[in-house]
Amino acid sequence: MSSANKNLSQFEANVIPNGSGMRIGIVVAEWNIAITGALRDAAVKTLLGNGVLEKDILIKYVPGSFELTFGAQLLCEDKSIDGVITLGCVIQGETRHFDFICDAVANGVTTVSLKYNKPVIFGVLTTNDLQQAQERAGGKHGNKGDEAGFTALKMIALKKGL
Ligand code: DLZ
Repeated sequence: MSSANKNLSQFEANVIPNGSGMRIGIVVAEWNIAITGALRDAAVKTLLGNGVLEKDILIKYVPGSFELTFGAQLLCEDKSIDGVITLGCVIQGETRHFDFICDAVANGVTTVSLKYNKPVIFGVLTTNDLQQAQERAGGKHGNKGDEAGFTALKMIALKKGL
């Protein structure tokens, strides 16, 4: 993934917008739930720690990363939602599923984001193996869930500021 060998969770505190008043959806893939659950917990902690109220975080589950796009679309249809975080973990196996799923989700969330004019954050780990995923879900490379949370706050603030 793009953040390989970097810990992108270490954002400067002074550039994180306050999320008070923001309403944010999170779609979590159940495939590799030990990883995606850790991403979810980090994303929620980041949002709560930056002013988003618990009642304003809506979490929905889909079976696998392939379904994240549809989940994001359903949440975007809700006018009260300012932005959506998608969380998944696709591990390279011996099948070509990896390429199909990664391409579909990356294209899908971009399409949904532009269609609804709302930020849809790509918090999907795409790794060679489980260890690489663990390293990015609370291990030595930080937690991609934090990064997704910060990114959602920044993108929603960007839109609200225009
Ligand atoms: C089928 C499949 C495979 C092989 N691998 C993963 C994976 O590593 N991560 C993931 O989130 N989902 C995987 N899936 C499930 C698909 O995302 C999807 O749920 C099914 O193909 C049903 O549409």
